[in-house]
Amino acid sequence: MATSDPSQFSAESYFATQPPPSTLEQDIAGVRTFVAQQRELGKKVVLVTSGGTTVPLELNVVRFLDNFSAGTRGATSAEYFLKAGYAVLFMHRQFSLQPFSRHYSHSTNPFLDLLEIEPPAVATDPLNITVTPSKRPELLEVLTSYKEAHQSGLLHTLTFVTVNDYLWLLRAVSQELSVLGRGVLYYLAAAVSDFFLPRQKLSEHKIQSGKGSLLIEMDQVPKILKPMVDEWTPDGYIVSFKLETDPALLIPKARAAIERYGHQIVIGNDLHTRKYEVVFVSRVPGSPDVHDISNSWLRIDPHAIDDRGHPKEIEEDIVAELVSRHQAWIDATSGGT
Ligand code: PAZ
Repeated sequence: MATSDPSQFSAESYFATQPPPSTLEQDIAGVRTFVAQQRELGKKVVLVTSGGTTVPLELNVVRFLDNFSAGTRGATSAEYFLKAGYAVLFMHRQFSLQPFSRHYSHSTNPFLDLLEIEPPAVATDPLNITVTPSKRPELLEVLTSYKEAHQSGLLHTLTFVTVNDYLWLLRAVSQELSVLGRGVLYYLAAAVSDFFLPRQKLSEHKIQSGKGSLLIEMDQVPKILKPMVDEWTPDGYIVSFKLETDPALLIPKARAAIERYGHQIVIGNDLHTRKYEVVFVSRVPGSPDVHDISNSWLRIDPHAIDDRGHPKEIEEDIVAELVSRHQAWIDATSGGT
């Protein structure tokens, strides 16, 4: 049932009227196994959401709306969380960047450019493929971390495409993770559409041209942070992201989200500067006043080089800050898990 404004879905009316993705049960079975393993190992877990969501315009989808997100923030952060000892559930838009393989994305650093074809010692032998010597040290470093993450079972990947897939998956995954209580950090970096077309309004077949302009009236995607905090995973440490293009809106919108949803942190970022500066907006710990909200900027020099000689990534510092805040919060609220 929709609320009195038919274009305004509550989370409840959304899930009562929009169908789940066909792979949901299978995905959740995998998550359940992952959660049981991490519980046994006593690991902290982070759910990283990453990449953009699509909004289909037809049931037999030819056209859809999309957004800019490549999944860099999520994929990069997932690597730093693994390094910090977290098990990572990486929920990402299909074909967006992934931890480790992101270093060799097809457009910026094509994988085939790493390889050489070696002539055989004996003419009748097959050709050999080798890695270009100058590329070996970096590839070895990335490959070692990749293999370790997979062999240890500390990285589990889920995919979504549409905003509907995302919402169903987020709810089901949060409910599964909630058994781990305070040991779970939710890092919601995906760029999720604010508007969608409900299944009931979708044209079954490809929208035909020839009748002049196309007018589409979209409904608002329900605000899911509230039920996430109150019902799906009440003990989780929830970090959401807020993207704006007007810098004057960033902090007011982030503060409003903290006040409205009551989760732990909003990380605000501007589209154009997001790789070099973000702002952490959160309630002041220990303050009795729920409106006591502080902002702290985290900035890096765009030309900085990290300890390994690579360009510095702001996600390294974002993750370090969150790891320390998460632990302080666990200590303050429960004396440890
Ligand atoms: O994926 P990316 O690295 O290109 O961009 C990251 C980001 C800007 C999508 C992320 O930092 C973010 O702000 N996500 C939330 C966006 C929003 O719904 O407001």
